[in-house]
Amino acid sequence: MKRLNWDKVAVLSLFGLLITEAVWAAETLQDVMTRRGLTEKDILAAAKTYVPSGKRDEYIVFSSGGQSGHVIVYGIPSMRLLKYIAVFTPEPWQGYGFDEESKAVLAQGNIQGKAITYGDTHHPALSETNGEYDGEYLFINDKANPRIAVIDLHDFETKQIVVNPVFKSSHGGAFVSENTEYIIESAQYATPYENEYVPLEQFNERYRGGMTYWYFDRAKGRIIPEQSFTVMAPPYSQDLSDFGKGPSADWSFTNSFCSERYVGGIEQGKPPFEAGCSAKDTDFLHVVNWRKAAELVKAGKATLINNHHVITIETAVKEGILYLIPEAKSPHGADVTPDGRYIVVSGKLDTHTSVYSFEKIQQAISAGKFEGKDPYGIPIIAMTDALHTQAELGLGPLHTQFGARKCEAFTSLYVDSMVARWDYCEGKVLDKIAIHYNIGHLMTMHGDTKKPEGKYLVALNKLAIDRFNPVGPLHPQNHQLIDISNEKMTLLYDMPLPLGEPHYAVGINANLLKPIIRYKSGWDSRANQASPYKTLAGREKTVKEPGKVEILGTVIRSHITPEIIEVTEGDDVTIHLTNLERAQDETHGFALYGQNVNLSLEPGKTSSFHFIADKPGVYPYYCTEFCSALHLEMQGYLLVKPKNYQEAAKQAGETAIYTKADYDKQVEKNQATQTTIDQVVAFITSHNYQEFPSVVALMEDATDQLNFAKEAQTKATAAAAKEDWQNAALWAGQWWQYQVKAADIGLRAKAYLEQQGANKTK
Ligand code: CUK
Ligand code: CUA
Repeated sequence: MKRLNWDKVAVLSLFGLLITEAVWAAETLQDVMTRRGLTEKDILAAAKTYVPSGKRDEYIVFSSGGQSGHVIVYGIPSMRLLKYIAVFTPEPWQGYGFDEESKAVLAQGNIQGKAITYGDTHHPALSETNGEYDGEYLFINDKANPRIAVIDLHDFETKQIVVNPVFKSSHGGAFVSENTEYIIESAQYATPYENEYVPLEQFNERYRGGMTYWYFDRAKGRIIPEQSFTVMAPPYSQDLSDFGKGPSADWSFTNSFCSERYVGGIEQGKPPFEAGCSAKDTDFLHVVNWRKAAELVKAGKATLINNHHVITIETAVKEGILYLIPEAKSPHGADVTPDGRYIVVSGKLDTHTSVYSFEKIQQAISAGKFEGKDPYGIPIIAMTDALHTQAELGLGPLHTQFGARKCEAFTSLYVDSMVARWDYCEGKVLDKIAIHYNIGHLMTMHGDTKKPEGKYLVALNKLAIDRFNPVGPLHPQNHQLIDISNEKMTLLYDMPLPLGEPHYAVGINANLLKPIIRYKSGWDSRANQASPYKTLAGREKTVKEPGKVEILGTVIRSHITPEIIEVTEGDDVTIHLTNLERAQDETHGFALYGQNVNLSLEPGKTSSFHFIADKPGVYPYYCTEFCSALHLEMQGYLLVKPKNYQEAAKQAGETAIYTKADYDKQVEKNQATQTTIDQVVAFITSHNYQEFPSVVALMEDATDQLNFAKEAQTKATAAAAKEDWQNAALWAGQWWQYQVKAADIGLRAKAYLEQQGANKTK
């Protein structure tokens, strides 16, 4: 083997590096464009979406996560993923479904006693005040198991799940009223309201659809099921819903398909669902006066079914709160215009998109002008009496969102794979752009509020096909970003979304979101209150009763207290951990061997877990977040002793390995470290650091660490006084650990001040 001359290699590689650097330095934009085959259009698109390192996005998108049961959060225009919020499905990174606090949230979503650990999420809705986003809450539905979840945007966590008491599936949710008094959730597949068997032969008589209005208590940040109600509807498959705005604010609109009430039966030689459910030329738009419906419930005019207030069809007709209007075949989408004057509905099997006039609907109602009644006695307003206009947009129109310009609408064309920009006042197409492929929903910034901001449009496509590197038969979804700020729409970016099939998304101006960076100390984030298990530093304890062990512990860089937990086989064990950190982004995790335990402890949070220690053995645990240089040492042991265990003779005591010399050396090192810390502190305090909140927070954190250092120093000195050099040296080492953390934080603060060009004050 030829021996390498290392010096020569080093020189050559250094030379090589120099050459490469020279090439890099020389490469111009033109060179890059040639090398990567980019056009000027590509460069423009890149410039419109690129967010430089350290800079932030202008809009934040909350996308449904489809079957994953999560919500996906990303930024616009960069399309960078920011978070998956666990909603209906356990998610270990967030500890969701692993700590007792979040298990309790998931358990609220049990259906007839059965745990459901996924959701088919379709429509996220942001809370509104006066018809505009306020950045406080997010709601999302589960189509498969009719449920609505409440996500608090103060910390981006799921706080509540409610199960629809009368439906067995739902689709037309979540959409909110102008001031988020109610969240609507309409049924999809009609079923009996009661939880019992009813043969399909009784479909017309016993199966029902409907619209549920969930009451939201803003002060509590929770849905109040007792104050919620359902307006019963015929067994037409209710589909999407929307609340009115401005003049139509007291009303809601829900479209439907399969008003044929076809029940299939290909097994009996009958035509399939898809044929029977699209036989008629029209279906029905349901128009509901929800404000009046809520008053009827208060007046005691609702019927209790499954302990839930239901306004029957009969009552709804008698009280004049429910009307039907024909809509073009197999409609999808019902979207109220920003001014609240029109409702836009598209027919999937019709090229027309219909614009209904709220004013005309009201005129027909007050004049009692109906073209007839449906089989359930609900008055039908003639389509011609309610229509403002119709527009021929293209094939397979689905969903509509609105732009910032007057009468500007965007409608997805599923079959054509296009987006049409059009004028809903005039019913006139303005522009079209090709989508890849088969677009479902689309979304513009604040596009479902009273004040759409326009700017960007995201096409939520059903198929990706060949747009990305292949990853097997299951493809990611494709969210395409489109610039709508100019007269011609232009495609900017394709983002693969590898988590479920998102249906709808909402985009909010990032300035409106003000999430917290840490919890109040000892916080139960799911219940949104101080945890009864909140534990302060030095107050950690283990409470033992026969057969039961309860531990109140803490985590902080870089140790878990307690470090050793001893229990007996069969013990019922509960461990509560509080993260004592106050620093931003100092999350600790907790994983324990073989018990399916995985916690996420963000600063301030208290989480719990419970299990039966049914198998004797040794169970190591550790912190799962790389939280400091001594993260790997953030560990401990759970020891489960067999019942009736006979203590073996103790091993000979630990042998001391450290001497006075070790102690003195460590102290010397610590003094030198302190000098560095003092210099950093001097730099910071001689500048206007108080004007930088993140530096103030860092200083608080550093002060904490220095206080811990002082405690360790006291212990070291005390041991040294007793000439216990072993413990003196170890405590001196711990003192140094805290100093290092403080120094690290201080240097971060110093670098930040330098970058920000802080001013010298002293
Ligand atoms: S739905 Cu999926 S594309 Cu659930 Cu809003 Cu239209
Ligand atoms: Cu805490 Cu790693």
